[in-house]
Amino acid sequence: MKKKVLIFGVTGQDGSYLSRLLLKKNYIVHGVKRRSSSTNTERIDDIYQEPFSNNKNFYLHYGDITDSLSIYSLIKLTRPNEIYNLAAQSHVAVSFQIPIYTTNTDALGTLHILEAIKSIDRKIKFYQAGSSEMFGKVMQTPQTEKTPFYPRSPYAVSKVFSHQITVNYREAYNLFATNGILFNHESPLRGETFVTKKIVKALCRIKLKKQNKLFLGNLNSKRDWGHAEDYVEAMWKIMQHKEPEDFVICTGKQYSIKDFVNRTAKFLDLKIRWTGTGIKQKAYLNNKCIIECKKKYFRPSEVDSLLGDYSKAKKKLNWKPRKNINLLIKDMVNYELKLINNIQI
Ligand code: NAP
Ligand code: F7E
Repeated sequence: MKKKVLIFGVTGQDGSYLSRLLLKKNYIVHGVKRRSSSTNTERIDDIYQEPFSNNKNFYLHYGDITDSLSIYSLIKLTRPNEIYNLAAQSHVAVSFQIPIYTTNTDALGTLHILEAIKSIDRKIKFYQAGSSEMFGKVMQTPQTEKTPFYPRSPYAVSKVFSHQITVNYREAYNLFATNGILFNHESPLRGETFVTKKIVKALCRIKLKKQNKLFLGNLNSKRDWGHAEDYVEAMWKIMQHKEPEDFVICTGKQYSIKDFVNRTAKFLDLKIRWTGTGIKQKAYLNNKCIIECKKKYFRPSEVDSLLGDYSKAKKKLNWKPRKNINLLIKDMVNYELKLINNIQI
């Protein structure tokens, strides 16, 4: 019999990649989308929507993880073997603007799902989308499963709650409840306001003379960036492991935001020149300023440096990242150029 999966957050970047992976693995995929006044299914339209597809193994349901009864009903209706909780208000900067909404979704939402699993069927496996943001003001480098958390935003504090409540339900009720602690992962399907997508999109448009300038915030913070396609495979492997455990998923390589700009510019053959320091940094192309920093893109408390160690995932799951930062940039740039002008490099 085919395995059934229920994905909360199916319309997001990871939801889209995970759905494709699980359909390939012959699962029946049930995805949960929330009601929106405009279309929010662009990332999965080709999987389910007529006339693009008439996929008999993919089903969409309305739901919201802040609505505990709707979660309970959905799990009862679909009776999945595995549940992936990818649903979240996932933007760190926005979490400072809407902290209570973020907490309701990113912290309590997880508990609603765990409670429903506990009362419906304790054999349902559960994956929680944890984040390297939980390490925040890092207590050690590189970060492993044993590194203490020091969250620096309402988003990260909520994710720490979800991580700990998942561990607690595993220990208290013997659930197969797991946490992925995923470092930043990007792709052509990344949300428009995350820094990699913002940089790639703007530099492609500048290259094609469709945009003059890009405004960014802190160029000095460092991230360990991987490719979403690799990371959803890790999620699935975490759920197939014999024991429910927590895993750090990352590349073990770190770059600053400025490095990411420089690599993207190089790939596009844009010869940029930097001046200034801190918020006064500017980048020029042919003596025209194309990048400036704006205070509004800085955060009240920043996470300066993240770098992970995926040794445990390598040893126990036989997982390692396939795509490095250059392949990630290539993938993102080519997607963008194709969208804008049907060009590829
Ligand atoms: P994303 O693109 O922002 O997707 C988030 C998904 O959650 C979207 O489908 C969104 O729906 C849905 N959602 C938001 N609030 C909801 C609610 N109240 N009820 C139901 N669904 C809701 O995020 P992502 O990059 O795919 O990340 C997936 C998960 O991994 C998130 O939990 C994120 O916090 C976590 N994470 C991400 C990264 C990363 O670097 N990408 C790293 C570590 C952890 P709409 O489409 O309608 O907005
Ligand atoms: O910022 C700096 C910003 O918003 C990265 C989410 O998926 O990964 C993501 O969170 C860095 C920060 O990602 C701009 O200050 C500079 O230092 O792309 P980001 P994030 O905050 O690391 C983690 C693992 C998650 O779990 C989250 O869900 O870039 N930065 N200038 C900027 N960031 C943004 N967004 N926009 C700028 O203009």
